[in-house]
Amino acid sequence: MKIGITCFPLVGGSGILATALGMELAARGHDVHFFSYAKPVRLDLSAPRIHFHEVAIGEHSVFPCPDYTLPLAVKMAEVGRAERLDVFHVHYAVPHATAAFLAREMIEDSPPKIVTTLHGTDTTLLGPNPQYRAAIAHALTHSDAVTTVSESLRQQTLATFQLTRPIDVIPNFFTPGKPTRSREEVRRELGVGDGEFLVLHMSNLRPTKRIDLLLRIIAAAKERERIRLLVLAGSSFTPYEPMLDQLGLRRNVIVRAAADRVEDYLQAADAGLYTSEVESFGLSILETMFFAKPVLAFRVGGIPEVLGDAGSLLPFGDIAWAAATLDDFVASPAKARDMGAKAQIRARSSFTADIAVPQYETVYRRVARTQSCVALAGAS
Ligand code: GMT
Repeated sequence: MKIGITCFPLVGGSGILATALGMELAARGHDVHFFSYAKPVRLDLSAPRIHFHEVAIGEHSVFPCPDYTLPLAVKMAEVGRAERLDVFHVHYAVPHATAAFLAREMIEDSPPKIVTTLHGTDTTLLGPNPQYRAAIAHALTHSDAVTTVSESLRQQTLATFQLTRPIDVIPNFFTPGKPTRSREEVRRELGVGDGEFLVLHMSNLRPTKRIDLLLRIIAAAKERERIRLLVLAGSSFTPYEPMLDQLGLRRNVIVRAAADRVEDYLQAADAGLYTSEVESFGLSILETMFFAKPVLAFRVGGIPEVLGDAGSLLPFGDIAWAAATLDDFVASPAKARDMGAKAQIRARSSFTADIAVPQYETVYRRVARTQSCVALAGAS
């Protein structure tokens, strides 16, 4: 098939998932066209059947503000028409599904079908916002298929937008790459001693990631002298710097910019700690599980679907319990390793490309066979 994928290009779960999906689809013989304002970080442009269409953000002097949605729609329409794409698979309803809807309107003859994958914030952050709510509902109603990355997000989406339309749940997947350096080399570079326990946290540090709780847990651990926290940060850590002094954590915390290849750090870590208050899936948690590291996270959103009973799921915000669990990991490395091994088994048995990609292909084939939802609505 010929598939257009529209995603955000930055280090962030949705873009990473969309990129991995596109690469897998191309490896399976599909022609894949990416649309974004920059090359997605993990996209390999040298791979066969991969195409990238960069969209310049509209900054025309007649407009008071820059605009992305219309230039994106125009580019998707141009390529969709010229390449006779079968499907636009857009990651995020706004602005991507809205752009796909406009592009479809611009293509008179057999326009591509629209598959919209929701990753979370359309529903959890923007859905309740009256400035976006109607646009998201419109995009979802006019998609030929909608998928969510967890059952929890599916239910929340149906409730938030009061939808009755079907939504497919296709959980995320991850394919671990080979680390480029040894565990010892990475730990040496980070300044982590042999007897120290390295806890990893990877996120964009947005307020919902609750970095305050992350730091308080480390501060509350009895074993804190032996614990180092590595934060792979997708944005500036500066707002949290004062907390390091307040909590006496300067020596414990190491901050590095989020890498597009996380394998080196995952291999070097001893556990993962995730403190989000909202999380539709938690791709970083899955990445940590693939490297056989025990994960401690709060029981919110789709996290229980990812972690199951292969990690420590705690009531949201329970700092004392989380610190005690971490202490337990440090004091009983064999127990921690067992939990990590269990997490890896779960990741490998439920969240691989071989499981997820055929589910997306089934959705593409299903929508390609049907009349577009707009045509159906017109006929009724
Ligand atoms: O806030 C983030 O974590 C980034 C965001 C994104 O759009 O990249 O992540 C969302 O999509 C990921 C991939 O499906 C999920 O693993 C994350 O749970 C989800 N974030 C939230 O729901 C807050």
